[in-house]
Amino acid sequence: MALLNIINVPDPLLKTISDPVAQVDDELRRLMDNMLETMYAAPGIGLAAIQVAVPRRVIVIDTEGDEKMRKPRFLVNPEVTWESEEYNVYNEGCLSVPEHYAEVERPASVKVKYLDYDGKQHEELMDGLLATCVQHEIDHLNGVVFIDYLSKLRRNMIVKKVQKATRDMAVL
Ligand code: GNR
Ligand code: NI
Repeated sequence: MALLNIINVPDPLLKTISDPVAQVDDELRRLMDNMLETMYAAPGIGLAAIQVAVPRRVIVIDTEGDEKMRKPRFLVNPEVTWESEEYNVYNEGCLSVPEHYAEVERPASVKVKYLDYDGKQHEELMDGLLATCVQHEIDHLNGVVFIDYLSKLRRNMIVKKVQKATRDMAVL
């Protein structure tokens, strides 16, 4: 396995709409394995392929947050088929927007259709942190980052800070 480089805002790749996966094969499984390792190392609770510069509709999620109780999930071509009328607010972060957090409102529960690690189809009701996370990841597949829900002023401020921090990093 290998650690992949996570790109940060304002990389234009984060605005691209990712392509559907035609088939779940060994090459895709290798990508998913590397994404999972990268997510755990970051550490994060979710990762979309576009965050490692691969424009394909693949996400990995593990909301357990406990190294001994890992529950990795692999979702290929995920689609929301139902969302609750009830909304939740969560203080979200993103590995592509390091060290910045903001409250985002999303449906409290969603039904998601997807293919798993073996290419088998599922439809699953998700709620709590998992529902927030899966919607955050599906947004990435559509070129949307959580700061896009904030005011232009706040978003521009965050992007400038991340850009500077990323530059300072590269210099060291
Ligand atoms: O690690 C992450 N934590 C998180 C917290 C609240 C809502 C969403 C997330 S996902 C984020 C990892 C990430 O950037 N995934 O795209
Ligand atoms: Ni993110």
